[in-house]
Amino acid sequence: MREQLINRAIKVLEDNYQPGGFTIPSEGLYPFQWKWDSGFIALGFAHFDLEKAKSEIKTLLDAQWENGFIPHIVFHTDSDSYFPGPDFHQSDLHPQASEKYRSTGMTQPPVTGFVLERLLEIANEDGDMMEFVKSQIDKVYTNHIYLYENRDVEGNGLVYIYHNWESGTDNSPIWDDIWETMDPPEYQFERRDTSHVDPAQRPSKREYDHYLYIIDIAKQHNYDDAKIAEHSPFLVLDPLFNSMLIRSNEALINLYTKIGGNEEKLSYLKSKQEQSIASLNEKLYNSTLGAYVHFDLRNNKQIPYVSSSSFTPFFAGAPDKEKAEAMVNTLQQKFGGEGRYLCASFDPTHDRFNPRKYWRGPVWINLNWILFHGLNRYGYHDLADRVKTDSLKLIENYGFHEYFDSRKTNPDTDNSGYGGDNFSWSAALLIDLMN
Ligand code: 2M8
Repeated sequence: MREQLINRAIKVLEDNYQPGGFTIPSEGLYPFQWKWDSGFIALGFAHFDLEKAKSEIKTLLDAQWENGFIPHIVFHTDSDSYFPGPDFHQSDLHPQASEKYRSTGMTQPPVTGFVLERLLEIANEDGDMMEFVKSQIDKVYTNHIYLYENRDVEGNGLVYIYHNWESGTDNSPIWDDIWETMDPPEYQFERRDTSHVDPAQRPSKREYDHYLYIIDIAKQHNYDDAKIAEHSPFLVLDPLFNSMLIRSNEALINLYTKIGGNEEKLSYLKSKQEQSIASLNEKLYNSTLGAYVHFDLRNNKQIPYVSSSSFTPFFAGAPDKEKAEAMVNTLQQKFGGEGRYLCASFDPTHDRFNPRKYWRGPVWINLNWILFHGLNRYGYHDLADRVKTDSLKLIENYGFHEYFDSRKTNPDTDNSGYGGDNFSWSAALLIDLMN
């Protein structure tokens, strides 16, 4: 059974691998290279094909801009089978954009640092992989400098996202409060996603109007970070994005220490690390909810909802013992009832929860992977095991889907796997979890 599942996962990754040296998340639905997908995908490849794991990361970092920015989608082809594609995003508006690749002008959670560290671990610290890490690590470091120097508007070590697509959790109910403050025009466009996936499982047309409008504002300012910080109606401190940055910082510190030298880089990273963790605890922790939440910088207030992103600070080592215990209680009480798989992407006890709709409730394997490692880091091994077992069970029952229903149903009669099929990070992270 174990071997069969791993072989199926390997096939998903092999089939999605492209001649350009990168892997698409899912055929038809997502035909390009996505930033955080690539990181997770590399971890899967590393268990059976180190060369592909390396090329995934190398290709992504090859698309880095001159200012250190790494885009969320790299458009390796001019295919118009995805909306919005390169002609809408127009990354070339930014004076330092890559000249080699067209891309978006927004980013995604910074996972590449901890991915490099895990690749080295999977490769048993072998010399070739160390050489690879040495050849790429400064690009990741430059990316962290870009984030801290351009996106930390309060100077406290937390960086903003200006678009819900930067969070990776696209249509989370968390953003509903922000949509209520906006009134974008009605755009005319042809959706492509809903020709691959049941529209009931995807964001609405009106939500897309908001998404496009924020991009238009960023384009009016040629994707200038300072102007975006001034004008974007969406300006948020995301616990997920910041936790990934903190964990990746920690990985860079560990890797540079192994490599030796690099004193200046190490002291920069260490000072940011301390400051970011302190601010995450101060600004994003909500003691009433017993969880980390998002902060709306534009409207200067916390957005008080619990989602799977609320627990990602475990992975970053941010909460103290007291917070960690409160978070575990919240997780168990709201998300962990007997009839549920862990971990729903949004609070199942809230009326905005929707078990079938994308980031409004379903279980996602990448968030589960983050949670599994985070809980283990804090010694909650039983709960971590449950997250792992649930992830494997969902894939075994329903296949390599993009997301899954958190309600336990009968696999013989109910189809609880949603979104895209043969989804790369579900396959890659299953392989990593099983090894
Ligand atoms: C989803 O997002 C894209 C836009 O970036 C989309 O809906 O078209 C999200 O789940 C995101 O987190 C993910 O990286 C991407 C590709 O898998 O799909």
